[in-house]
Amino acid sequence: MGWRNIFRRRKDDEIKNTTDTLSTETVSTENTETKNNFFQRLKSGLSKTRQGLFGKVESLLTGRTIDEELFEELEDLLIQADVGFETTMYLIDELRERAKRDKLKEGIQLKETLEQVIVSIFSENAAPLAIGDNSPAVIMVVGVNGAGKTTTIGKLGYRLKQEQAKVLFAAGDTFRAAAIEQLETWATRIGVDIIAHKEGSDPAAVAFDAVAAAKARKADVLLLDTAGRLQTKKNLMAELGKVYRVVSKELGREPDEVLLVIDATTGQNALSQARLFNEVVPLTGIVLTKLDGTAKGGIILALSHELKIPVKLVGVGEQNEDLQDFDPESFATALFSD
Ligand SMILES: Nc1nc2c(ncn2[C@@H]2O[C@H](COP(=O)(O)OP(=O)(O)O)[C@@H](O)[C@H]2O)c(=O)[nH]1
Ligand SMILES: [Mg+2]
Repeated sequence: MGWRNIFRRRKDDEIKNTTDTLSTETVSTENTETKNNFFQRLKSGLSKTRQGLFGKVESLLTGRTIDEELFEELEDLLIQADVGFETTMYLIDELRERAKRDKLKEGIQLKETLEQVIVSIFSENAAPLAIGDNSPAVIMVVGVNGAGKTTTIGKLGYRLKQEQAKVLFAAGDTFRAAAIEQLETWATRIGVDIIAHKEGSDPAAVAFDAVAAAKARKADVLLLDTAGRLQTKKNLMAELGKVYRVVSKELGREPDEVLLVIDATTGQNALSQARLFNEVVPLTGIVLTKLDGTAKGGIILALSHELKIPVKLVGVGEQNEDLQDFDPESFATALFSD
């Protein structure tokens, strides 16, 4: 939650300078309400996955005794929910060990154990967004077409703006005029500046100008959009590498974040997308979008366990508030709660 406090401090200072009447009580109630609201949104965004996978887990485990057959049936459910082979094996092994260690007998006791193992998978590589340390913080957003890159930039920009950060957008998807316009629409709607060139221009030149502008205008965060590309198209991937190098050179250090946006409905292909992108640009985090549109949200487990790249944000709907920080505990709770 570091960056939140940093940008908010500014607002707090402003408030302190004008009035001293703000009671801490009001603030904390407000925070709790916001938290509850976020959790409800997360829960409803995950309702398909919860019903599809974790609801089934519960009915499978209820009234059963723990035995080999039960582990096998559980294994099938996890595979069906897109948890992936390797991660499913890991989960089942962990469950077996813990069941033995804790002398568990009843199937339903495995539910809590499963939740604990899932939290530990998520927590292993968990890291918040690296913004607030460097100014400007530069966030490059990459991924295949339609994954949700531009929408993510819009929503994140909106949130950062709410936190009093000075945000700059860069329309690095110069491939189609519509892509530039889409980001411009977001910029106008939420009131942030944008650096954009003509359709068809060099995306590395946009990136260069954007970094220079972010420094000159003392922006807190620069969000750089990129063209969607198939991870199999070699020359487009090479272009992405060039953008990364240009940003690093002009910035004098590497970008603070290179976020890969993945559509949760993609299934197991998400893993190969992540591996191939990671060969071209060093990914620092994953944004998993459209979790509300799939019953197979288990992919998030495979991504966390097999890639060791932290999931940093999740998209659970199309509203501004539906891009959330990924929090292992609340995510696992939202998956398992009724
Ligand atoms: N339901 C849902 N739709 C989303 C989410 N994120 C993005 N979308 C939609 O996915 C579509 C493609 O998004 P866009 O940002 O243009 O993808 P890009 O090509 O990667 O920039 C748009 O219609 C978005 O509204 C999400 O978390 N949930
Ligand atoms: Mg786009």
